[in-house]
Amino acid sequence: MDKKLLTIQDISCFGQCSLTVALPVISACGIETVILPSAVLSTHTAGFKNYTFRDLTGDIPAIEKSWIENKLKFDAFYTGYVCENQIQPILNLMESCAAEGAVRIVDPVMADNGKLYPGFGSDFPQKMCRLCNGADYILPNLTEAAFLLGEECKLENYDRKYIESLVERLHGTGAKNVILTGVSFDPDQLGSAISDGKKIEYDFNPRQKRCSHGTGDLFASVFAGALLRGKTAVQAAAIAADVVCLAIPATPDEHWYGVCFEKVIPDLVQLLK
Ligand code: PXL
Repeated sequence: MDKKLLTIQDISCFGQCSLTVALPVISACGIETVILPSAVLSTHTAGFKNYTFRDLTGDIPAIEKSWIENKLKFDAFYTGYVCENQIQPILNLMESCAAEGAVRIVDPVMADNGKLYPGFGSDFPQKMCRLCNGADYILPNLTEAAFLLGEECKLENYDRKYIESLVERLHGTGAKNVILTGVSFDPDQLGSAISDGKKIEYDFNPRQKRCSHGTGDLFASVFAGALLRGKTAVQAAAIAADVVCLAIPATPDEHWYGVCFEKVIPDLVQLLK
C-alpha cells in the first residue's frame, strides 16, 4: 500500500510557507499528503501587517474522533508551525492515528535569526520540546536549537565543537535523529549537520546571495517527502538543500515573502529518481 503522510501546520493563505508549500511539494514527491491546519492566517507573520489568525486547536479532537471512526491511519506525521496549546492534542492524535511503525518528523518552527516569531510566548520552546520527545527526526535551525535547550543562540563565530555539542544535547530532548540547519564554518558555505545519535555528517552547499522566507518549510517538506520515498536522512537532507538552492535564484527579488518553489518541482522530481 502507498504511504500516507499527515502534515500539521498552518495555512497562511498568502505567503508561500507551511501548508501551501508542504502539500504541493510532498505530493510532487509521490506521497499521499493529508493535511490538518493548525491555524488559518491571512498571510504569514514575517513582514506583513494586520494579519488575521484563527487558531484551530478546538477542532483537533473532533477531527481525531472522525479519523478514528473511519479507521484512518498514517505512516508518517510531519509537524511544522503549530499553536501554543496544540502540543498535547497533536501528541494524542499521533498516538491514535498511527499506522504500525509510523515515523514522526518534527520541524520545531518557532524562531529564526535569534528571535521567536510574533505571537509565541517565551515558554513555547519548552512546550515544543514535548513534541521533539519521541520524534524520529527533528529539524531545528540554529536559533530553534538554542531555544529548545533554553540557551541564548550563537549565530556566528562558533566552531564544530559548539555545533556538535548542540546536536548531542538536542538528542537529550528524546529525538532519535537531529538535522540541524543553517550551519556554516566557512562564509561561502551553508548546510546542515545530520546526526543519528552515533555519528554526525555534514552537507554543505554554496551560500546563496540572499536569505528568503519559507526556505525552512521547503527544506522540511522535501526532506519528509524524500524520506518517505526511501532515501536516508543524509540523502534526504542533501536533496532538500539542493532544491532550496535551486529555488532561491529562481525567485525574483520583489518576491520577498517566499520562494518560488513551483519553478523547481521538475528538478525535485528528477532528484528523487
Ligand atoms: O515559515 C515559517 C512560518 C510558518 N507559518 C507562519 C509564519 C512563519 C514564519 O514567519 O509566520 C504563520
